[in-house]
Amino acid sequence: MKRVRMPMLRCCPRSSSWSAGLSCTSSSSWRCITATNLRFARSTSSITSSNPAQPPAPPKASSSAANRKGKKLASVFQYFAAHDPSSSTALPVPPATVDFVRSITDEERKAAHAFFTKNAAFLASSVAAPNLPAEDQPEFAFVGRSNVGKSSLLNALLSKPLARTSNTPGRTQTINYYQAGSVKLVDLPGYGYAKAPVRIVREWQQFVNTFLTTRKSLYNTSVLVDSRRGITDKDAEVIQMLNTHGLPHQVVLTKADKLSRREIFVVLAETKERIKRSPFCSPIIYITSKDGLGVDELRIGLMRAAKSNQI
Ligand SMILES: Nc1nc2c(ncn2[C@@H]2O[C@H](COP(=O)(O)OP(=O)(O)OP(=O)(O)O)[C@@H](O)[C@H]2O)c(=O)[nH]1
Ligand SMILES: [Mg+2]
Repeated sequence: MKRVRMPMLRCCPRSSSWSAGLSCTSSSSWRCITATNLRFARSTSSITSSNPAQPPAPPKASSSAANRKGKKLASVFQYFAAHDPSSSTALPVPPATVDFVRSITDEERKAAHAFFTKNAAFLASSVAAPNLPAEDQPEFAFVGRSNVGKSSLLNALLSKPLARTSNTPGRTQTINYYQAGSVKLVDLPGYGYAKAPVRIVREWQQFVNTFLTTRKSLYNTSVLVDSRRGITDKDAEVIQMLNTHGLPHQVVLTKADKLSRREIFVVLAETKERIKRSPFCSPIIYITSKDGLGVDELRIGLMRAAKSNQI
């Protein structure tokens, strides 16, 4: 038997490309989510047959080192926004991502910034379910391999260095809660940390899996993926688990500053292929980096998901 989720999560946010709220597996809900993906699959069918390692050339960036770090990344989103969605079969990005970026207004950017940074604070840290905060507000979880950049991304969303980050994989070993306006953000221990004892790694994994699949107030999970590696087998396992349980989630490609713009387009194409049969995975793919790329977009996506369920 499937667990029963919060009633307010059950509606289908037709106005949004996010799959937030689709937790039941009735045939109507299933049709609702797959319709989005079918539209996506149809419009990308011509790309499927092409080699994802050879995406169409994005506009050329300046060759100077400074521009390689800055403008090339900023222009990834500008390129999406400027691209005509009706010809988006030529873009190695889900049309939903292009539509999403195009729909963002400056006012919404400001609102999303305020939504996440107002009253941003550390709330609680826990290694056991009974000590978790009350399930009284929508929660957004961040999961991914050790060192993928979960804590760094949380700090960027909150605009405050609240979460501890480190070069040492396995830094976050507890579930850490942060308040952001009227929602909670959850920083989870990373998986795939080879240097920790096997028993500890198994315990963390069990704890995270149980949390993700039983937490009633969990609205949405961001699966962070290192953009240099793309979706690994371990990431795919987590995505499959979230799909099996009907839990809304999306992929966030981190550390994009380490890639050239062309490499970003390659990983976007590959990611799109990997998630296209994941019914509860949002067709919007987020790309982030420590210099702020994609943080606004992710804030806006989460804020829309929260608002579509009327907090
Ligand atoms: N270049 C670059 N480095 C990043 C980025 N995000 C995080 N890092 C670095 O990656 C390392 C790991 O970041 P964390 O945020 O601690 O990673 P984590 O996923 O929380 O790691 P665990 O807590 O061990 O699971 C740190 O040295 C960060 O500075 C990014 O977007 N770009
Ligand atoms: Mg961490």
